[in-house]
Amino acid sequence: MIFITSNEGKFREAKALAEKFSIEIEWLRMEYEEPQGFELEEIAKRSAEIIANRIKEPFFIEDSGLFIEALKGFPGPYSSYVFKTIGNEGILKLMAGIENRKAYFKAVIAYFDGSKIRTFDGVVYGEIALEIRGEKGFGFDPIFLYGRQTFAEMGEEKNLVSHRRIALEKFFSSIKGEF
Ligand code: ITT
Repeated sequence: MIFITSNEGKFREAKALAEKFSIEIEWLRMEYEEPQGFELEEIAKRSAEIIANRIKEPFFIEDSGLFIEALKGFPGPYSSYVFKTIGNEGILKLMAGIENRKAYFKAVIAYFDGSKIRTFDGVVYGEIALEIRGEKGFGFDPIFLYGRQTFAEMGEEKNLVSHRRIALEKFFSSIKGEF
């Protein structure tokens, strides 16, 4: 089965978990246009519908984002653009002086099984750190505190608890019988 994503970090995490389920996944490194929307579910589903017009074999995509409570859910569905522009330092600047650091990561997988699309989601709660910490992982990992460590300090342990892990586990358990 194919995982379509331009993000190597996402693929690495999915591949490691897929192996535990004896599912083989292949990376199709491709950037695709994401329709604008307010909900990750809607964006993931509509993106998969568009791709399914071209790719006929089973594939999945995953749309994820960081939602910061004090910023009313920003950057949320705009996480990719915000990461590429202001990045972790920009988020820390926006959060300067703000006491409520609560945030969550959410991932939505949209899976095309050759005829229809199904979605699976996962959420992990944490806080925005006061500074950039850790070198592992990718994206917002160095500023996302899970307990006392950031995801970028946790390394492999992140993959036991992350939003992606939860969504992938639901997904892999649901399709296991189909392969
Ligand atoms: P694709 O759409 O090609 O899959 P992308 O990086 O553009 O790749 P998204 O549109 O889903 O992915 O954007 C998600 C953003 O949130 C992106 O900037 C990621 O770096 C970040 N992100 C998602 N999951 C993350 C995680 O587990 N740790 C850190 N950052 C994460």
